[in-house]
Amino acid sequence: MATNRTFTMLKPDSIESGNTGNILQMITDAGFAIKAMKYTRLSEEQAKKFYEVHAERPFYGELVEYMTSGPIIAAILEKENAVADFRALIGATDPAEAAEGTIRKKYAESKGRNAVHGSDSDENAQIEGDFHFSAAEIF
Ligand code: IDP
Ligand code: MG
Repeated sequence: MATNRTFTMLKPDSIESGNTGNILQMITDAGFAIKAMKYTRLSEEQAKKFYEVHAERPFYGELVEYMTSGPIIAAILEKENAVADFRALIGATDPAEAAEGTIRKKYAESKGRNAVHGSDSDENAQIEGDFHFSAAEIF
């Protein structure tokens, strides 16, 4: 994945609340092009692996349980400065601290159930995109 790409997941709470259409609209309105997308559900093994970096954190068990509780939408997005611009679009992890107009401010329920994932670096965007998509699924 080039440095102008990032990886996102619309998390189970977004699907449950029926906000996926609105969130995808915000993403494309902000200038991100969809390079790959799938509707899927993470297994416990996949969720544990994806969030391995948080394994020692007190919320890890809760996070894995939540991320496997229902389907997600996974996607690779492209835009100049994709990683930083997408983090700005989604807002702070905790919606109480997220700026007005951000996806999490509008749609996140809590610090845990916070609507969307966004990669935190070019390196992780590449790893996370490869975790979910084969080369033939990326356009
Ligand atoms: P980020 O998603 O904004 O990058 P991280 O610190 O990488 O935030 O945490 C990964 C995910 O773990 C968050 O998006 C959220 O779903 C969950 N999480 C983070 N901190 C907490 C917490 O204090 N309680 C419950 N869940 C949390
Ligand atoms: Mg993170």
